[in-house]
Amino acid sequence: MSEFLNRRKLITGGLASVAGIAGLAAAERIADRYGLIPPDSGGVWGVGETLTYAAQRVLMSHHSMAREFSRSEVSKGIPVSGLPPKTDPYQRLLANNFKDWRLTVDGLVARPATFSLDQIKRMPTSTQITHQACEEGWSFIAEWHGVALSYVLNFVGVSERAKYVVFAPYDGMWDSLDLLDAYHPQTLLAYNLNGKGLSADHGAPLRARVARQLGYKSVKFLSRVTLVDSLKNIGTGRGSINPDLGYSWYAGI
Ligand SMILES: Nc1nc2c(c(=O)[nH]1)N[C@H]1C(S)=C(S)[C@@H](COP(=O)(O)O)O[C@H]1N2
Ligand SMILES: [Mo]
Repeated sequence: MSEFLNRRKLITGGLASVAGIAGLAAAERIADRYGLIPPDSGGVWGVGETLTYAAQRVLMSHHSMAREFSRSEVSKGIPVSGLPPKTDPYQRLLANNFKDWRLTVDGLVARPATFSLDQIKRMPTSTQITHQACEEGWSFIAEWHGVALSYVLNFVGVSERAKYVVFAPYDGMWDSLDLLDAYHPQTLLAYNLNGKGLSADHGAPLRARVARQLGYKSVKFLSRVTLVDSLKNIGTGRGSINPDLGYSWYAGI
């Protein structure tokens, strides 16, 4: 039996006992549905990543929410990690106030679409005051405003086969989420920060905001959102550029 099969057995076995559901077959279905085997599970550290991910996935229910704060708790200064691309096409779009910018939503969806910023702003809005922590050790509380990613996903109609949402930005710092986090009510496509349109530094014109994971999952300068059933053929196949840089794909906090 391969290492993968052993690990899979461990996860589905754990699911069956923790969730108290009827047997391995049901657990297998859940593991499959929510992709409990993370894409960066290969290699020496893979087993650890897999267990952390699976444990959090099982212990945190679908509805577990990141803490929200009051306006008086909003941080004074907001650090920046990852400056905007200095090159075209980003600079060209920025110079024109993002009038020509479009978000493409494609992949395993019924109705692939492109949206202007105005179209996105006309969608139902969602606001949160949450804490964003960077893996480098700093953090801040800020108010984010945008549209729930779930709204956009429902708008385009996600295929039964889809398992991940891939965020492609203009600077190559791509990342992805499983559908559990993608549909989470605190996962936004944000265009305002502390009541103002996003500055280029903070990811204009649109960024992901993923309240339950470390800052690097909140991808800035978005260009495209793609639904896929596997991450194997993207980049080095580990679901994000971050595992290549030494950080895990799943960054739950
Ligand atoms: N496209 C893109 N998104 C990104 C980054 C980046 O370099 N490029 N940096 C990430 C990291 S490491 C963090 S901590 C947050 C920081 O968000 P901020 O610069 O708005 O504080 O953005 C994340 N999103
Ligand atoms: Mo970060």
